[in-house]
Amino acid sequence: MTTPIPSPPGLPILGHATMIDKDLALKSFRNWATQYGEIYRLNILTDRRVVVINTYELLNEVCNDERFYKSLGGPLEETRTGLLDGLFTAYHGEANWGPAHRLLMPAFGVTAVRSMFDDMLDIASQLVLKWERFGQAAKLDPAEDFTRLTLDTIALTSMSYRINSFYRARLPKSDSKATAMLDFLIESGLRANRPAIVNAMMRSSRYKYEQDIKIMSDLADEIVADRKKNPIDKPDLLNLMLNEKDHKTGLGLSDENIRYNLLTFLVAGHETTSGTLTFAVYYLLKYPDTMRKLREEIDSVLGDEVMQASDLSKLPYCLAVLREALRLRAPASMRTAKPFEDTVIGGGKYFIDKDMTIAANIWDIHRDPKVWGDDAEEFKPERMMNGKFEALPPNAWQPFGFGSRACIGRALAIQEAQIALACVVQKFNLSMADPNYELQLKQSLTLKPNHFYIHASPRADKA
Ligand code: MNH
Repeated sequence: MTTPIPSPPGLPILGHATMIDKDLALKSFRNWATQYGEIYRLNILTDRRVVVINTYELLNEVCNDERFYKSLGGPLEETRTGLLDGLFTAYHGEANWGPAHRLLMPAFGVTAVRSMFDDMLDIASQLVLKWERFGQAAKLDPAEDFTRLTLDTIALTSMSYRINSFYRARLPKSDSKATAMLDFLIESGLRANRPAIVNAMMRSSRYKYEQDIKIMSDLADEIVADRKKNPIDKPDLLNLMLNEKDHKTGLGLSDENIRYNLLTFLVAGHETTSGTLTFAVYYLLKYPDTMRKLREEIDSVLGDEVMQASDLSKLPYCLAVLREALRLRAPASMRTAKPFEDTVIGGGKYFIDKDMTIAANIWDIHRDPKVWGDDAEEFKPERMMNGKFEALPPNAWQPFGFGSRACIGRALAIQEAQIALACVVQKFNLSMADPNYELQLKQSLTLKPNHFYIHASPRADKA
């Protein structure tokens, strides 16, 4: 016998859509988890039935490519308007996903990513230079500067294109390309919880949304056209997509699909990584002991020298800091899947029909005391090193998703974040602009810190 899945009281037709917090959807999902426990059901508008799972045990069962496949939850479905069948927003089984996935996988592997080291260091040095020039009195916005860093890094490593964000004034106002992308992500999230008819009636937001998509696609097309006119030797992702064939089908990628994948890299590859870096800095400042340990490690490995690719494997604490930040503040805090067939999860307890969406609440799952203990809420990089990370139960640490649709950019993101964090800690004493600041969150497609400012003073003990 199965057990009915509890559901909060909702409205007819709109269901629970209007009850979801507009600035921070996660807040509503967490509140319901506190109220209803390991699982609950929502109706988001008439046609979307969602089952939210909140424990490690249920997630581990759903991490099974034979029983479940990635489905596009509301915000992702909206994002698809701009990214179409790029890797991230392709439907399960959609024709262009396989060739692009197989063709690109090696280029995102650890060895290939190592060859991006110099480009990544180039951009990290721009951030360091900026903070040095601003000096200790300046109130810095790490989320914004890390967004410059990640946007520039993904554009340079994937398509050898310099966005040069560090040479532009404040991102949100004056940079139309970055703003278009950001606004597009925010609007995608909002659209997901509005009935189609309301979306259609909101003409000025729809116009802006379409404009943003156009600015983004024009940028991608410009870059592809330029590359065709001025070919280069570098084996970057764009060259691969233009020149390689999928070994299984013998197919290359169409210009259109290349456009959507370039946009996908820009969109999927920047907010997530900048969020991770900002959260890591926040925690290091909240937990001074962790900052001290990290600095000891970085000083002993780098000293006063410029970082080298061979240093990457000598910074286990730095890696652990990032992993722990990704546990407590996974930038992609929700993921959605569907069962191939009607099925039952939770050891025979909960019936899920094949048209229901399962949403994994990674926020709560990453705090499941059965895996992480009673101090799950605390920032402890020690959990993520010295063999402990490898000894975690399968699928317990899920910031990058799982299975065939897991994040392709994982090695790239981790290496990029390690370089940036190591360079910053090597060069600066960091402090919070407001010592009493408590983490506030803001959500577009991903989760980011809000109103978090720091000071960075060049270290007196360093030349
Ligand atoms: Mn990334 C898929 C998180 C950095 C490109 N990414 C995913 C998924 C998660 C994720 C979670 C799976 C989503 C789902 O199941 O619906 N990604 C991250 C995080 C970081 C990140 C937390 C940084 C930290 N991602 C990057 C970077 C790139 C990238 C950098 C650069 C290109 N991610 C992708 C792509 C996919 C993806 C592409 C889709 C892969 C596929 O489905 O084939």
